[in-house]
Amino acid sequence: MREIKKILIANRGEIACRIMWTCKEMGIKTVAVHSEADREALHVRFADEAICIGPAPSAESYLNIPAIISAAEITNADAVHPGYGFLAESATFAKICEDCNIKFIGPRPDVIAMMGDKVEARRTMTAAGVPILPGSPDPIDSADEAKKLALEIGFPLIIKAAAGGGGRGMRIVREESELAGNLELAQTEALNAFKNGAVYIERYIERPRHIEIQVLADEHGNVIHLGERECTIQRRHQKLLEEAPSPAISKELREEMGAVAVKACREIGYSSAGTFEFLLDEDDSFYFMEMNTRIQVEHPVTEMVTLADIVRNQIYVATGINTDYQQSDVQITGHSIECRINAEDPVKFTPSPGRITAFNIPGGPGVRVDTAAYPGYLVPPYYDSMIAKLIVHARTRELAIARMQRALEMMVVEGIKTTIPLHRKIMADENFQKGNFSTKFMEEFEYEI
Ligand code: MV4
Repeated sequence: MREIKKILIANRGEIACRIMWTCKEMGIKTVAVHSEADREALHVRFADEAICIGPAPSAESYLNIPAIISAAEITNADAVHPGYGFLAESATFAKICEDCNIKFIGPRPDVIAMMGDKVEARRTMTAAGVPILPGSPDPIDSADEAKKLALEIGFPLIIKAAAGGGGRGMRIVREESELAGNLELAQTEALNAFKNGAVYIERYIERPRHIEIQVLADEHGNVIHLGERECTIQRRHQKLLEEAPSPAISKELREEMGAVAVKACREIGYSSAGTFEFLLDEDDSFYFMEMNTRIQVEHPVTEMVTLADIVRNQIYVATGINTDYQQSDVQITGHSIECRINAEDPVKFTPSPGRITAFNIPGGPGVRVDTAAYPGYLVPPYYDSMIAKLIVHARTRELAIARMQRALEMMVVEGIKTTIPLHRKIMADENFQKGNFSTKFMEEFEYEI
């Protein structure tokens, strides 16, 4: 057992505040780190201590490992919570924390590194009995090799970067004549974007749903899943809204996907919270895509339907306790939806930083708002544009949509453009309301604002 009395939160914005909520409820002291642009940020105001770690650009502050480690040492923090983004999936950072005797709140560095390599993740998951799409067992080196595999897999297929994830550096190939050219382009793009040109190929599913399973695992082999999240509605690989449970998943399919994820966690010695991303085909077959080794933006919908506090569980696991997690303790109740409110033009999706002149957070039953914004807050241009997550919970999906509609109506953000009007259009859409959508939803969605 390692007692955790003080946590340094190596993040900013809503997730830094969210982590702080739980620390305060657990009687754990908090240390905020911030850039020069974030002096007026809410995570700085509510932390017990705050340390400036560098100038506005992330590369010099929130990604500055020596500055963050120094801040943890100066403040005597027992542990670091990385949140999502920034250093959350850096095996290097996790290892340095470990070497400095600061507990990294997340899985082991070798597990983070393994899942960061998508080719290795596919191999590991196959060995653990997780279904994957037919594709290459190793990175593709030549056009000849690609052609041979393509004949086995068939078209369309997709080329993905081994170091990628989240949709960056993917190319769809619909016929043989496009294969060699796209392979070359994908390799070059991957090399430029990730300093690693390795790519692999997979059969391409045309109209999938994106379903993810939340898992919790401790360091003693206790593993449970908290059901799925429906993450299909996205634009350019940025999720717009998420829900739990998925309107496309039966109790049987949930149990099947959950059991697969739990078994895989046991086999790889996973610990902490984690997420298995799957593609779900129209015939209910599901295939592993990636594993995220961090807490995710959309974790609140799972918290709403399970009553679990995922951050609290990450902290318990990090202390080394035997949690005695039992799957039978997990019950899914009602329905939850999260809308990501971004400081963006709702049609062009261009960033809209600036001063928030008026701000109203909706309340009432079944409404949760995760945000670090406040009236008068200046949204800086340097970071992610998400300024709030509006989350609702109700007994049924239909009631949750109605609740989201009234909450969106009462959520006021003036002075900057936001995606609130887009969410109102989606909530009113017949296909959305029927649960009838695929990853192509936004491409096919016509709206005027
Ligand atoms: C796919 C796919 C279809 N078939 N892989 C996008 C994010 C990245 N993690 C992988 N992605 C996809 N991989 C195969 N074999 C379709 C997508 C995809 C997608 C996936 C989830 C959510 C939205 C998406 C939008 C376009 C493409």
